[in-house]
Amino acid sequence: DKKCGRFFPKIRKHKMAEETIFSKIIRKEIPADIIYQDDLVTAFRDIAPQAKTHILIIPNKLIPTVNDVTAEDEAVLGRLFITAAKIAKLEGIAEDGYRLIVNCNKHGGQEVFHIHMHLLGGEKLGPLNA
Ligand code: D5M
Repeated sequence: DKKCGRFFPKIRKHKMAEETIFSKIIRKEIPADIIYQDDLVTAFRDIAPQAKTHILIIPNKLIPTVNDVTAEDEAVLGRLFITAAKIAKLEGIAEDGYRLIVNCNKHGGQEVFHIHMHLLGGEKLGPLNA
């Protein structure tokens, strides 16, 4: 991959996936308000909430962006949605509704390169692209 990247930078497919702060949260090496964890996913409260309820649901396995998703990840990606539904009920926001967002790269505004699903709710949210 290194060689390929040197000679054909435009077609280099894989950046080396580097761990982020989220891996440390999963392993409980740094504090976080973890509200759910199982064999595939971890959910915790966002440190800078953009709504009354703002929770991040992430795969325990490091997948940097949606662009890196493969067929092998089907189970874990399904679990993200199942967990979102579970947490929405636990938080009491399922009926009123909520929003799930996954940002990818620069244009999507992704800052942490470990896939995360934002669960936002607890109040009426503004326009999607604000
Ligand atoms: O969203 C990255 C999100 O991650 C952003 O809403 C802040 C949140 N964040 C960053 N560090 C932490 C820690 N340590 N705990 C909880 N939440 C955190 P993005 O979609 O990449 O812009």
